[in-house]
Amino acid sequence: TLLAACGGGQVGQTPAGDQPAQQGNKKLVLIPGVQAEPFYISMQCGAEAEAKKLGYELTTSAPQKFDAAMQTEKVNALGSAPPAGLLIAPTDDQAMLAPIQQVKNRGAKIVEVDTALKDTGVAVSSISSNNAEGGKLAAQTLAKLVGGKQGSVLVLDTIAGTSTTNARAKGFEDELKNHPNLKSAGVQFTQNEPDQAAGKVTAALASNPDLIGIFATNLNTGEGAATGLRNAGKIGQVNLVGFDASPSEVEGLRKGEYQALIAQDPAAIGVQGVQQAVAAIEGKPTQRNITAGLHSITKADMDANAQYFYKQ
Ligand code: T6T
Repeated sequence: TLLAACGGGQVGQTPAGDQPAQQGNKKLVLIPGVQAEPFYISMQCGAEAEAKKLGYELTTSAPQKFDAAMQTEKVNALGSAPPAGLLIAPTDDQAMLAPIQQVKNRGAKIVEVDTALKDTGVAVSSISSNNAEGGKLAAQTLAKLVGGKQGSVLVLDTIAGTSTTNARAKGFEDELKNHPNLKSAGVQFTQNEPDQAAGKVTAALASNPDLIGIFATNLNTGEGAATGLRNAGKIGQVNLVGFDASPSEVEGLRKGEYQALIAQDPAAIGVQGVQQAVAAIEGKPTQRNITAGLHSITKADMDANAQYFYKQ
Protein backbone atom coordinates (compact mmCIF):
# COMPACT_ATOMS: atom_id res chain seq x y z
CA THR A 1 0.00 0.00 0.00
CA LEU A 2 1.07 3.56 -0.39
CA LEU A 3 0.59 6.80 1.39
CA ALA A 4 -0.15 9.40 -1.20
CA ALA A 5 0.99 12.96 -0.69
CA CYS A 6 -2.33 14.28 -1.86
CA GLY A 7 -2.31 17.44 0.24
CA GLY A 8 -4.10 20.63 -0.42
CA GLY A 9 -7.02 19.71 -2.64
CA GLN A 10 -10.44 20.98 -1.68
CA VAL A 11 -12.42 18.08 -0.38
CA GLY A 12 -16.15 18.65 -0.23
CA GLN A 13 -18.57 17.66 2.47
CA THR A 14 -20.53 14.45 2.55
CA PRO A 15 -23.93 15.37 1.16
CA ALA A 16 -26.64 15.29 3.81
CA GLY A 17 -30.07 13.92 3.07
CA ASP A 18 -29.82 11.91 -0.14
CA GLN A 19 -29.46 8.26 0.68
CA PRO A 20 -27.74 6.25 -2.03
CA ALA A 21 -29.60 3.23 -3.29
CA GLN A 22 -27.36 0.25 -2.55
CA GLN A 23 -27.75 -1.33 0.89
CA GLY A 24 -25.38 1.09 2.53
CA ASN A 25 -22.25 -0.28 0.88
CA LYS A 26 -20.19 2.90 0.50
CA LYS A 27 -16.92 1.19 -0.18
CA LEU A 28 -14.81 1.73 -3.26
CA VAL A 29 -11.48 0.08 -3.98
CA LEU A 30 -8.84 1.34 -6.40
CA ILE A 31 -6.40 -1.23 -7.78
CA PRO A 32 -3.78 0.63 -9.84
CA GLY A 33 -1.14 -0.96 -12.07
CA VAL A 34 1.70 -0.69 -9.60
CA GLN A 35 2.46 0.81 -6.20
CA ALA A 36 4.44 3.97 -5.42
CA GLU A 37 4.32 5.39 -8.94
CA PRO A 38 3.56 9.08 -9.55
CA PHE A 39 0.94 8.50 -12.27
CA TYR A 40 -1.13 6.24 -10.05
CA ILE A 41 -0.50 8.31 -6.92
CA SER A 42 -1.93 11.34 -8.71
CA MET A 43 -4.88 9.23 -9.82
CA GLN A 44 -5.40 8.00 -6.25
CA CYS A 45 -5.36 11.55 -4.90
CA GLY A 46 -8.08 12.60 -7.35
CA ALA A 47 -10.13 9.50 -6.58
CA GLU A 48 -9.86 9.87 -2.79
CA ALA A 49 -10.94 13.50 -2.84
CA GLU A 50 -13.92 12.76 -5.07
CA ALA A 51 -14.99 9.74 -3.01
CA LYS A 52 -14.96 11.82 0.15
CA LYS A 53 -16.99 14.50 -1.58
CA LEU A 54 -19.63 11.96 -2.61
CA GLY A 55 -19.78 10.29 0.79
CA TYR A 56 -17.87 7.13 -0.14
CA GLU A 57 -14.78 5.54 1.32
CA LEU A 58 -12.03 4.66 -1.13
CA THR A 59 -9.10 2.42 -0.28
CA THR A 60 -6.20 1.56 -2.56
CA SER A 61 -4.60 -1.84 -2.94
CA ALA A 62 -1.61 -1.79 -5.28
CA PRO A 63 0.54 -4.64 -6.63
CA GLN A 64 4.27 -4.43 -5.98
CA LYS A 65 5.08 -4.68 -9.68
CA PHE A 66 3.23 -3.99 -12.92
CA ASP A 67 2.37 -7.63 -13.31
CA ALA A 68 -0.88 -9.45 -14.02
CA ALA A 69 -0.26 -12.29 -11.54
CA MET A 70 0.46 -9.85 -8.71
CA GLN A 71 -2.54 -7.74 -9.63
CA THR A 72 -4.74 -10.84 -9.76
CA GLU A 73 -3.80 -11.54 -6.12
CA LYS A 74 -5.02 -8.06 -5.17
CA VAL A 75 -8.28 -8.58 -7.04
CA ASN A 76 -8.85 -12.03 -5.53
CA ALA A 77 -8.17 -10.63 -2.05
CA LEU A 78 -11.43 -8.65 -2.33
CA GLY A 79 -13.07 -11.97 -1.53
CA SER A 80 -16.71 -12.90 -1.62
CA ALA A 81 -18.04 -9.60 -0.27
CA PRO A 82 -16.46 -7.08 -2.62
CA PRO A 83 -16.79 -3.28 -2.43
CA ALA A 84 -19.72 -1.57 -4.14
CA GLY A 85 -17.35 -0.33 -6.82
CA LEU A 86 -13.95 -1.41 -8.11
CA LEU A 87 -11.78 1.05 -10.01
CA ILE A 88 -9.03 -0.89 -11.72
CA ALA A 89 -6.20 -0.32 -14.19
CA PRO A 90 -5.89 -3.80 -15.74
CA THR A 91 -2.20 -4.64 -16.25
CA ASP A 92 -3.06 -7.07 -19.04
CA ASP A 93 -5.93 -6.60 -21.47
CA GLN A 94 -6.72 -10.33 -21.46
CA ALA A 95 -5.21 -12.00 -18.40
CA MET A 96 -7.13 -9.71 -16.03
CA LEU A 97 -10.51 -10.54 -17.56
CA ALA A 98 -11.38 -13.60 -15.45
CA PRO A 99 -10.48 -12.16 -12.02
CA ILE A 100 -12.29 -8.87 -12.72
CA GLN A 101 -15.31 -10.69 -14.10
CA GLN A 102 -15.51 -12.64 -10.85
CA VAL A 103 -15.67 -9.43 -8.78
CA LYS A 104 -18.40 -8.19 -11.09
CA ASN A 105 -20.32 -11.44 -10.64
CA ARG A 106 -20.20 -10.84 -6.90
CA GLY A 107 -22.01 -7.55 -7.35
CA ALA A 108 -19.36 -4.84 -7.70
CA LYS A 109 -19.59 -2.18 -10.40
CA ILE A 110 -16.39 -2.17 -12.45
CA VAL A 111 -14.76 0.99 -13.78
CA GLU A 112 -11.55 0.89 -15.82
CA VAL A 113 -9.12 3.69 -15.13
CA ASP A 114 -6.24 4.28 -17.58
CA THR A 115 -5.75 0.79 -19.04
CA ALA A 116 -8.65 -1.38 -20.21
CA LEU A 117 -9.60 -4.95 -21.00
CA LYS A 118 -10.07 -6.02 -24.63
CA ASP A 119 -13.51 -7.26 -23.61
CA THR A 120 -15.64 -4.13 -23.45
CA GLY A 121 -18.56 -5.88 -21.78
CA VAL A 122 -17.23 -5.93 -18.21
CA ALA A 123 -16.81 -2.32 -17.12
CA VAL A 124 -19.65 0.20 -16.87
CA SER A 125 -17.16 2.91 -17.83
CA SER A 126 -13.57 3.39 -18.99
CA ILE A 127 -11.68 6.59 -18.35
CA SER A 128 -8.43 6.99 -20.24
CA SER A 129 -6.31 9.40 -22.22
CA ASN A 130 -6.70 9.14 -25.97
CA ASN A 131 -3.53 7.09 -26.20
CA ALA A 132 -3.43 6.69 -29.99
CA GLU A 133 -3.72 10.46 -30.23
CA GLY A 134 -0.94 10.79 -27.63
CA GLY A 135 1.37 8.68 -29.79
CA LYS A 136 0.50 10.79 -32.81
CA LEU A 137 1.18 13.96 -30.83
CA ALA A 138 4.56 12.54 -29.78
CA ALA A 139 5.50 11.86 -33.43
CA GLN A 140 4.44 15.34 -34.48
CA THR A 141 6.39 16.85 -31.58
CA LEU A 142 9.48 14.85 -32.53
CA ALA A 143 9.14 15.83 -36.20
CA LYS A 144 9.04 19.47 -35.16
CA LEU A 145 12.09 19.06 -32.91
CA VAL A 146 14.31 17.53 -35.63
CA GLY A 147 13.20 20.01 -38.30
CA GLY A 148 13.73 18.48 -41.74
CA LYS A 149 16.63 16.25 -40.64
CA GLN A 150 16.74 12.61 -41.74
CA GLY A 151 17.23 9.79 -39.29
CA SER A 152 15.74 6.84 -37.51
CA VAL A 153 13.54 6.86 -34.43
CA LEU A 154 13.05 4.24 -31.76
CA VAL A 155 9.89 3.51 -29.76
CA LEU A 156 10.11 2.05 -26.24
CA ASP A 157 6.90 0.27 -25.26
CA THR A 158 6.26 -1.42 -21.91
CA ILE A 159 4.66 -4.89 -22.09
CA ALA A 160 2.50 -6.51 -24.79
CA GLY A 161 -1.06 -6.44 -23.42
CA THR A 162 -0.81 -2.98 -21.81
CA SER A 163 -3.63 -1.27 -23.69
CA THR A 164 -2.38 2.28 -23.17
CA THR A 165 1.29 2.12 -24.12
CA ASN A 166 0.57 -0.32 -26.97
CA ALA A 167 -1.88 2.24 -28.41
CA ARG A 168 0.66 5.05 -27.96
CA ALA A 169 3.32 3.08 -29.86
CA LYS A 170 0.89 2.32 -32.67
CA GLY A 171 -0.32 5.93 -32.87
CA PHE A 172 3.31 7.04 -33.12
CA GLU A 173 4.23 4.51 -35.83
CA ASP A 174 1.13 5.40 -37.86
CA GLU A 175 1.94 9.11 -37.75
CA LEU A 176 5.57 8.47 -38.79
CA LYS A 177 4.26 7.59 -42.24
CA ASN A 178 3.43 11.30 -42.65
CA HIS A 179 7.07 12.25 -41.97
CA PRO A 180 9.22 10.58 -44.64
CA ASN A 181 12.44 12.00 -43.16
CA LEU A 182 11.87 9.85 -40.07
CA LYS A 183 12.51 6.14 -40.40
CA SER A 184 11.20 3.68 -37.82
CA ALA A 185 13.92 1.80 -35.94
CA GLY A 186 11.16 -0.38 -34.50
CA VAL A 187 9.19 -0.79 -31.29
CA GLN A 188 10.94 -2.47 -28.37
CA PHE A 189 9.24 -3.93 -25.30
CA THR A 190 10.94 -3.23 -21.96
CA GLN A 191 8.73 -5.03 -19.40
CA ASN A 192 8.20 -1.57 -17.88
CA GLU A 193 11.72 -1.82 -16.36
CA PRO A 194 13.96 1.27 -16.68
CA ASP A 195 17.07 -0.95 -16.91
CA GLN A 196 15.67 -2.81 -19.89
CA ALA A 197 14.74 0.47 -21.57
CA ALA A 198 18.29 1.76 -21.05
CA GLY A 199 19.67 -1.44 -22.58
CA LYS A 200 17.41 -1.14 -25.63
CA VAL A 201 18.68 2.40 -26.19
CA THR A 202 22.31 1.28 -25.98
CA ALA A 203 21.61 -1.47 -28.52
CA ALA A 204 19.66 0.86 -30.84
CA LEU A 205 22.48 3.42 -30.82
CA ALA A 206 24.89 0.69 -31.89
CA SER A 207 22.72 -0.65 -34.71
CA ASN A 208 21.32 2.71 -35.90
CA PRO A 209 24.12 5.30 -36.03
CA ASP A 210 21.58 7.74 -37.54
CA LEU A 211 19.26 7.57 -34.50
CA ILE A 212 17.80 11.05 -34.00
CA GLY A 213 14.78 10.40 -31.83
CA ILE A 214 13.26 8.21 -29.16
CA PHE A 215 9.63 8.01 -28.09
CA ALA A 216 9.33 6.57 -24.59
CA THR A 217 5.70 5.55 -24.09
CA ASN A 218 5.59 6.03 -20.31
CA LEU A 219 7.42 7.03 -17.18
CA ASN A 220 9.73 4.04 -16.70
CA THR A 221 10.67 3.76 -20.37
CA GLY A 222 11.50 7.48 -20.30
CA GLU A 223 13.67 7.20 -17.23
CA GLY A 224 15.49 4.25 -18.79
CA ALA A 225 15.92 6.05 -22.11
CA ALA A 226 17.49 9.05 -20.37
CA THR A 227 19.92 6.70 -18.61
CA GLY A 228 20.80 4.99 -21.91
CA LEU A 229 21.48 8.30 -23.61
CA ARG A 230 23.48 9.58 -20.65
CA ASN A 231 25.65 6.44 -20.65
CA ALA A 232 26.38 6.93 -24.35
CA GLY A 233 27.06 10.66 -24.06
CA LYS A 234 24.14 11.31 -26.43
CA ILE A 235 21.96 13.57 -24.29
CA GLY A 236 20.60 16.36 -26.44
CA GLN A 237 21.90 14.80 -29.66
CA VAL A 238 19.09 12.28 -29.76
CA ASN A 239 15.71 13.90 -29.11
CA LEU A 240 13.81 12.20 -26.34
CA VAL A 241 10.03 12.62 -26.23
CA GLY A 242 8.59 11.11 -23.08
CA PHE A 243 5.08 10.36 -21.88
CA ASP A 244 3.84 11.37 -18.41
CA ALA A 245 5.20 14.09 -16.13
CA SER A 246 6.66 12.47 -13.03
CA PRO A 247 8.93 14.60 -10.81
CA SER A 248 11.98 12.87 -12.27
CA GLU A 249 10.81 13.36 -15.87
CA VAL A 250 10.06 17.02 -15.19
CA GLU A 251 13.55 17.38 -13.73
CA GLY A 252 14.91 15.67 -16.85
CA LEU A 253 13.04 18.11 -19.08
CA ARG A 254 14.54 21.02 -17.16
CA LYS A 255 18.04 19.54 -17.52
CA GLY A 256 17.63 18.94 -21.25
CA GLU A 257 17.52 15.13 -21.07
CA TYR A 258 14.02 15.17 -22.53
CA GLN A 259 13.04 17.61 -25.27
CA ALA A 260 9.31 17.15 -24.66
CA LEU A 261 6.84 15.35 -22.41
CA ILE A 262 3.26 14.38 -23.17
CA ALA A 263 1.52 14.79 -19.81
CA GLN A 264 -1.69 12.99 -18.93
CA ASP A 265 -4.23 14.09 -16.33
CA PRO A 266 -4.28 11.16 -13.89
CA ALA A 267 -6.07 13.08 -11.13
CA ALA A 268 -8.96 13.79 -13.50
CA ILE A 269 -9.04 10.08 -14.43
CA GLY A 270 -9.37 9.25 -10.70
CA VAL A 271 -12.10 11.85 -10.13
CA GLN A 272 -14.16 10.69 -13.10
CA GLY A 273 -13.57 7.04 -12.24
CA VAL A 274 -15.19 7.61 -8.85
CA GLN A 275 -18.05 9.60 -10.37
CA GLN A 276 -18.83 6.80 -12.80
CA ALA A 277 -18.60 4.08 -10.14
CA VAL A 278 -20.90 6.02 -7.80
CA ALA A 279 -23.39 6.71 -10.61
CA ALA A 280 -23.51 2.98 -11.42
CA ILE A 281 -23.91 2.03 -7.76
CA GLU A 282 -26.76 4.52 -7.33
CA GLY A 283 -28.51 3.45 -10.52
CA LYS A 284 -27.83 6.70 -12.36
CA PRO A 285 -26.70 6.97 -15.99
CA THR A 286 -23.06 6.25 -16.75
CA GLN A 287 -20.86 7.06 -19.74
CA ARG A 288 -19.15 4.05 -21.34
CA ASN A 289 -16.03 5.89 -22.56
CA ILE A 290 -14.51 9.06 -21.19
CA THR A 291 -11.38 10.67 -22.60
CA ALA A 292 -9.01 12.60 -20.35
CA GLY A 293 -6.78 15.45 -21.52
CA LEU A 294 -3.20 15.33 -22.85
CA HIS A 295 -0.67 18.16 -22.90
CA SER A 296 2.59 18.39 -24.84
CA ILE A 297 5.16 20.24 -22.72
CA THR A 298 8.62 21.50 -23.69
CA LYS A 299 11.30 23.20 -21.62
CA ALA A 300 10.24 26.58 -23.00
CA ASP A 301 6.67 26.32 -21.70
CA MET A 302 7.15 24.04 -18.68
CA ASP A 303 6.63 26.67 -16.01
CA ALA A 304 3.25 27.61 -17.47
CA ASN A 305 2.27 23.93 -17.41
CA ALA A 306 3.21 23.11 -13.84
CA GLN A 307 -0.39 22.14 -13.03
CA TYR A 308 0.10 19.01 -15.15
CA PHE A 309 3.08 17.71 -13.17
CA TYR A 310 2.37 14.53 -11.21
CA LYS A 311 2.51 14.07 -7.44
CA GLN A 312 4.89 11.70 -5.73
O1 T6T B 1 1.76 5.99 -18.47
C1 T6T B 1 1.16 5.58 -17.28
C2 T6T B 1 -0.07 4.79 -17.60
O2 T6T B 1 -0.91 5.55 -18.42
C3 T6T B 1 0.31 3.49 -18.30
O3 T6T B 1 -0.82 2.72 -18.53
C4 T6T B 1 1.32 2.72 -17.50
O4 T6T B 1 2.42 3.54 -17.19
C5 T6T B 1 2.12 4.72 -16.47
O5 T6T B 1 1.56 4.38 -15.25
C6 T6T B 1 3.39 5.51 -16.21
O6 T6T B 1 4.36 4.72 -15.63
